[in-house]
Amino acid sequence: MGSALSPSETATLSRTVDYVPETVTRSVKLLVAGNFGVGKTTFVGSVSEIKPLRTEETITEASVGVDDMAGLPGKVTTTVAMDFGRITLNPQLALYLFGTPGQRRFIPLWEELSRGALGALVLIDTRRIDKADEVLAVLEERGVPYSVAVNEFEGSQRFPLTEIRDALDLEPGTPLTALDARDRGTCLRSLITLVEYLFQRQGGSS
Ligand SMILES: Nc1nc2c(ncn2[C@@H]2O[C@H](COP(=O)(O)OP(=O)(O)O)[C@@H](O)[C@H]2O)c(=O)[nH]1
Ligand SMILES: [Mg+2]
Repeated sequence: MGSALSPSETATLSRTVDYVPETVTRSVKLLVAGNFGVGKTTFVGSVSEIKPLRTEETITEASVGVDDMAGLPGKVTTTVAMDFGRITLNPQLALYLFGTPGQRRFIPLWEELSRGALGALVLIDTRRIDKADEVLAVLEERGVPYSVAVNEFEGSQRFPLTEIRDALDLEPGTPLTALDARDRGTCLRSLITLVEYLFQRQGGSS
């Protein structure tokens, strides 16, 4: 069949097949949680080193009235199962990110996904802050520690983080950061804050 690859094809392949670096000694499973349209898929896409696995479907007429489209006129796809991505935060530490759908009907699925997760980053949108309660409640019930990050959509009103903390009734130690889900730098800072918080809680280090 003449299947041997030419050197240039091999080089291309080794760039596209993306292995975990050999230096990695620890991997951590994290959830990226939050309600519908808050930016989870965008976030995982911004930080992942591998092409994120996405299961997006165009929102059809059928989901109108099922998914809460209020305030989201531009949203045309929805994650039907999950997003998956990987990031090597330092040479020893790989993070596996599972973006979990926020719609109420998917809660059984993300309860499954929360098994083995060290913690969660909960994205919130201040235009629909009340929707975050359900997500935080399920994480608390399942004992999954979390930090919260405000996805600052342009044009949405900005609130001081202390006000958001009060509105969400967060524990004093729960980290609260702000990010733009399209901007890798701000996403990374929020992830690092979460990981530091989780390792601190474990009383260990990376
Ligand atoms: N302006 C702006 N748009 C964003 C941001 N994050 C996500 N979006 C858009 O908001 C919509 C919902 O984001 P998506 O990642 O699909 O949300 P998900 O339902 O939580 O996965 C999409 O059209 C994104 O392109 C952001 O930080 N700023
Ligand atoms: Mg999504």
